[in-house]
Amino acid sequence: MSKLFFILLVSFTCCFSASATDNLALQKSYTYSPKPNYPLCTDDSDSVQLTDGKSFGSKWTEKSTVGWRKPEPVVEVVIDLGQICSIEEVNIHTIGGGWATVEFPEFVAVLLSDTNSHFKFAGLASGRDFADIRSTNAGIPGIMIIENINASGRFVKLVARPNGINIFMDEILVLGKIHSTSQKSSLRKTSETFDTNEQLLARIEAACKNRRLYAITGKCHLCY
Ligand SMILES: [Ca+2]
Repeated sequence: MSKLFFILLVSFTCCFSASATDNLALQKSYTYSPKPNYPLCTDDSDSVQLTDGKSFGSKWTEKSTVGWRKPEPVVEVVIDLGQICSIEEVNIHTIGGGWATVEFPEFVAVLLSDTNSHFKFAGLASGRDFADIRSTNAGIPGIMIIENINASGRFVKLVARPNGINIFMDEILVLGKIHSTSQKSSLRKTSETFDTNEQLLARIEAACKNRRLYAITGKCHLCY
């Protein structure tokens, strides 16, 4: 096995080193708003590439990436898991580092719903974890992780706000199990319900002013 191949294998394994739970989002349908529009990566397959089980580093020059330029004020993705599930963790494969003005998202919030309305806040990862990651010659792939969600839902909404003008991602994993009634009592009851993204953003911004991004926060890992 060549050294390069070994490094690539380790890197790939790192990016998909999820827990023993299943990726409930795999091959599931999703909607987004606004529509992806970054010229170099936008194609007809954007509607399936976020849950196809493949990540190639979220580079904005690759057709396998889904990218937005100047999404105002946020990118929203809603994944339909097909049935109510117990959700532990959400991973978003993205890219940043400052090269070509591409930065990691300012934050990604996760909300859950059984009915695709009245979404409850479930957690948030902040791009601040990547603030020291700077590059002068290429984008740096990273994973934003919202963990310890311990809540149930069928529809998983991601609300991502850009830090700058672009957002790129190429895979979203929702880790957990298909819901069972025996688990119901042990699941955390999520707190606040947000009917609009404006309500959510106002709540997050208020929390930021108090130097507390949100009561529940995730973390970020580099892929390579
Ligand atoms: Ca993908």
